[in-house]
Amino acid sequence: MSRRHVVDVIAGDGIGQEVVPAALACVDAVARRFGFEVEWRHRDWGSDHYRAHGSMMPEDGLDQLRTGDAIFLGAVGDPGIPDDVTLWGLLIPIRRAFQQYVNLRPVRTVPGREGATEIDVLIVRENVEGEYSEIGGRYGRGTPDELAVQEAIFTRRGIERITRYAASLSKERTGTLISATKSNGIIHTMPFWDEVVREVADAEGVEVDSVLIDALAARFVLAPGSLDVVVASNLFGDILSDLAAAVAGSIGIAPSANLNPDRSAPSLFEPVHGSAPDIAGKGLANPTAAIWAASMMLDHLGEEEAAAVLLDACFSSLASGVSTRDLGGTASTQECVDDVLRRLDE
Ligand code: GGG
Repeated sequence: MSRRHVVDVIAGDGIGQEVVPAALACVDAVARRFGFEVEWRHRDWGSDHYRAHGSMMPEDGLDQLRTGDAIFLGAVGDPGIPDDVTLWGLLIPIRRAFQQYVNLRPVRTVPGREGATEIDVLIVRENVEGEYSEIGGRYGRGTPDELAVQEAIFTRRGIERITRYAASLSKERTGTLISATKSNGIIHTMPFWDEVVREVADAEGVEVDSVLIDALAARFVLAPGSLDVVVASNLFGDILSDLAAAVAGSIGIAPSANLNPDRSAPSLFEPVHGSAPDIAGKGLANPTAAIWAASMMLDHLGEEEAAAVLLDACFSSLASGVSTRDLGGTASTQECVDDVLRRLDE
């Protein structure tokens, strides 16, 4: 009997509707070649669902997703709906309910770009706590004394497990780990983060360097080749991964895996980029990040060979000069996908 994987697909908003079908077509092609099946369960969740029903996903959405092997998401975000509604109504509840505490974001210079800055970094973002918190509030609205309070939650368990994950990756690579901090300005959570990161790194036999986030951001721009594995809190990891992708050439090439390392619930795979309403529906979206995210999903599902072949086809297509506008090319989303599919059929 052939291997079969059940994947829930949430194309979501904007260019999610373009890059997701692109990536699924590529997965279907490698699945045929490597003799496994993927059952796609399409979910029409996102901002249109919100407009129609008042919620980004159905009430039992998480229960529906729990029965699958993985989740593939495009993008969330709509100019007509507040960003906190779209993010907290779909993506963040999934990350939290399924304990996807690792957000692994590889950023690498892709082939085919003459003179591009060399970068090959793994950003390991803590994905379920930290600065993304619902605790806080707005007070005295509309008065001169109006104020907002936003709490950040850092737990020993949360810092230990994300550092352990980053350390294990670091051991497979150069054995050096950088930790993003801001312990000079944020005087409770960040010194705690630094202490626990160091304890875990020492126990794991990995050298760790805690670097202030401002200096680290500059280093991403000025000396990206000096970086390897970077562990960061939820907010810092999010910012650094967009920055790293920009250094590599485009946010359109950065994939992301929201992992439940214990495999007690499905993991979620998505491009780092958002819904990009300015280019949505024009065939301009770069499908690289979504295809790469699909390759990470296949790897997670145990289809390592298919994952490698898919990423290779995507990179060799870019190397041959087929790329979208953001990378300096002239190809449409569909032309990029057709070229990858042709390579997968060879
Ligand atoms: N493809 C992912 C996406 O749409 N992300 C939108 C976003 O705002 N993400 C913020 C985050 O990952 O924390």
